Amino acid sequence: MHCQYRITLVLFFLFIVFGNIFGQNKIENELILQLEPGADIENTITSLFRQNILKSKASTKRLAPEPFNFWKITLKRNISQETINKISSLPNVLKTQYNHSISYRTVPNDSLFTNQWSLNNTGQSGGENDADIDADLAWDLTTGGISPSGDTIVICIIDNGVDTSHVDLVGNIWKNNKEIRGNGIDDDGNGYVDDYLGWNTYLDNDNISGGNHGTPVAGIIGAKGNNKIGICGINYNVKLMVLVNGDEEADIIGAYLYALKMRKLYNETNGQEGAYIVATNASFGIDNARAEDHPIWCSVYDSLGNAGVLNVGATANNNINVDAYGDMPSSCPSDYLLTVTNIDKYNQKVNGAGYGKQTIDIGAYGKGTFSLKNYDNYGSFGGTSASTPHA
Ligand SMILES: [Ca+2]
Ligand SMILES: [Ca+2]
Ligand SMILES: [Ca+2]
Ligand SMILES: [Ca+2]
Repeated sequence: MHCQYRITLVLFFLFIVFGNIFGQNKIENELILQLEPGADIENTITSLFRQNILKSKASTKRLAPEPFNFWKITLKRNISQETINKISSLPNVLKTQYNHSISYRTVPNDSLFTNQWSLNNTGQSGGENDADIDADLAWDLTTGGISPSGDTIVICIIDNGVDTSHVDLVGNIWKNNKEIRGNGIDDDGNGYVDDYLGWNTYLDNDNISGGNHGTPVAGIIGAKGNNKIGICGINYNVKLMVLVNGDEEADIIGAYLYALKMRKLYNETNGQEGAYIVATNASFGIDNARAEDHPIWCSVYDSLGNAGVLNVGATANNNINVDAYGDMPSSCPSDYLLTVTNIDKYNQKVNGAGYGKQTIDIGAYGKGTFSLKNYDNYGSFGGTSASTPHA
């Protein structure tokens, strides 16, 4: 029930972000009409005007020769669903619907895209056909960037830094445009001085360089897509906020609090300040750790969730039952933390990956996936660290 609730929450978040996209392609002044065999289109249109169901001029186009009786009707004004229902109930009319625009389904043109079996698996790496996240189908709806209500979508990566000058990341790195870098002043008044590129909670500045681990994580989430270069992020266009922690829990909590601050500012100022962070990624943890020993870390997920942020966390790279032996953060009970284990190109759980009916929510592709490496390089990446950004 615990897991089911979390998955419902995830679907709810996705609905908020993507929900309004469905149904956008309706052409509101065009109908498709199917008449009874032999029924006359001109008589039908005349009778629609006589009954005052249609009020603007209509042109007709036959969709196929007799005996088919299908028509496209184009009107000067938009029509309501109610009008369509009225037309459908007329004698001689078999069916009526809106006309819709379609889009052609293309694959991105990134030169190394075929290495990314986890996004679209046709068995190219010896794996099982369709053992993938069906990214191609998701891209028919959106390739990332801006929410339907016009907010710039930000995903927060907490890691050991990112190679922000990587040719396949440039343009997708979040910057705090309200902050002037290096002037020693907290220009945007968020409590952090010179937090222009992100924030490093260990150094207390915006040095987010490094990234032998963070760069491949960033690439999976948001390498620039369809730019003819390298790989394609799950989001072609997204803003990646990079937060760097040291190697201790206090820095991690500090990083989450930065994300919380920025999302709360965004909520409170109607998008004038802060950042529209929708998700955080944590590809790190502590093996065999009990949630009850980390109450502050765990409770930050609830605060983030209440502000509108879904958090995704990796479980252990060990074949252990997390329900019994614990793991941080994947044994935190927060409903706003999605915990992820590792599955491979055959849709099997990787042997060296944690599991647990109570604590682990989903498996995502990790082992042998492909992403960015520092200094404009590319290569394979794995472990639950790679699964989490896929989720
Ligand atoms: Ca597929
Ligand atoms: Ca600041
Ligand atoms: Ca400043
Ligand atoms: Ca690319």
